[in-house]
Amino acid sequence: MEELKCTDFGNDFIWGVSSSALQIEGGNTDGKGLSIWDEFSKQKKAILNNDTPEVACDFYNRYRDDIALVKELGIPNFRISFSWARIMPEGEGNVNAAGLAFYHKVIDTCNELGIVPWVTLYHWDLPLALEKKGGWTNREIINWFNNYVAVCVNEFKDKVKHWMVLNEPMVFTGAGYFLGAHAPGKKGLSNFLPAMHHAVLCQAIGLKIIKKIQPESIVGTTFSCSYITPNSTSQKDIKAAERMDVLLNRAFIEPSLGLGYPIKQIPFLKNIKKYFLPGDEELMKAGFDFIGIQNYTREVVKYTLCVPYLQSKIIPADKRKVFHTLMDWEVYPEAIYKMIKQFNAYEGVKKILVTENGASFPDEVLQNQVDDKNREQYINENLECVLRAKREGNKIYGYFVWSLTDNFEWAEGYKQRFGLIYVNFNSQGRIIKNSGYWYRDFLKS
Ligand code: GCO
Repeated sequence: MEELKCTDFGNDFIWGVSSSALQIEGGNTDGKGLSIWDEFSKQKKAILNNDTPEVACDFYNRYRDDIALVKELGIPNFRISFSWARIMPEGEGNVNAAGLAFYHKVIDTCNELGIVPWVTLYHWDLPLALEKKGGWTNREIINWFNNYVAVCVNEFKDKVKHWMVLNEPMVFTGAGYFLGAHAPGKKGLSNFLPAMHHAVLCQAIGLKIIKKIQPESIVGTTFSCSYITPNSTSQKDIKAAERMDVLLNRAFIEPSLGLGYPIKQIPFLKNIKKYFLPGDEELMKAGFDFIGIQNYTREVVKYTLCVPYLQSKIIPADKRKVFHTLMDWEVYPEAIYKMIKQFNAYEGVKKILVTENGASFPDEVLQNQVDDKNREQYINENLECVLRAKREGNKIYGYFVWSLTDNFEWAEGYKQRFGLIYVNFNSQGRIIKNSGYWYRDFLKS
């Protein structure tokens, strides 16, 4: 491995580590409302091993110690998210003072320790009360979200400067409202298309509200992305890969840049127009200070008739017999380089930050240590690619590891461990993994 130094990236490069409320907090107490994930995890087999986010990493009680670990690792930026239902238990109306008080304590702890908090306003944990009214499929979500964002920004504008509006809208609408694999478990185009359109509107409107209340804020939003390659040189596979790329990598950013939905390339999206009101085309446009891209892998795609609408499918990494993580995501560091370049090519993108990148491997605790060389190598190789992109002049300004601690990995429950810090979910003990020490030493370099 080439010996990377953090100074290679320049002195103003932003280094951080990421997390999200539902995945770490637990603490369904002190007036917090339930979220769609609390409900979804009650359904048999919805989540691997019937795990639930009820306790997670108990960050609700252990936030001081965990933020102290961020400090111990010398990580200057910590990405968290706010739980909407903790702040507004019904999603609208009443504001829960205890919920706000919790986030004040978290943010004050960060600020006291000299760690910059970066807050995502929506990381998938919709208040259950709103889902009962249709959730993301109901256009009312625009008002609900507006009010929630305004409450948060008014409350924290003196302490938080960096905001992200949504986390990975493609995943929460695709997995949650099309495939039914994530909460709330809805399926089909008639759920997906309105959810998608309303998420696109909320991502733009959220930005505008934040800027109005806090003009000096730095506002982004985050997009999942995977580098897509065709399985063969056949025209059918090439076209299938293009459609997958459009859906996974372009469908949410392009409307925000004023380019509209990529309907030409994936015609089934045209029905999204059914959910348009006059003026929406304008409303979808954003103008973020930065975009967060979250990349873990590449996908190899082939043509198939069996997948409705898209006629393309992803060939799992284990089938391709390539080195992969426990999530069955191919280890392919070049993907992050390709994605930075792909997003960099949009004129409207001002700055790119990698707001998530990391890997789940089957970690083993031996004598109170976790020697996770594969994770260390994964991060190292990904960083080499980020550095190459930077040296070539791409607008890349920061990198956040996913994740601080092992946590509740959505439908995968607690099996998948992405942390720089190992969590024993029985005792809630923490062990800094060797990858965590590696990141600390790298940040010192
Ligand atoms: C996402 C989410 C994270 C995940 C991570 C690993 O990108 O899917 O933001 O919450 O835990 O990506 O899958």
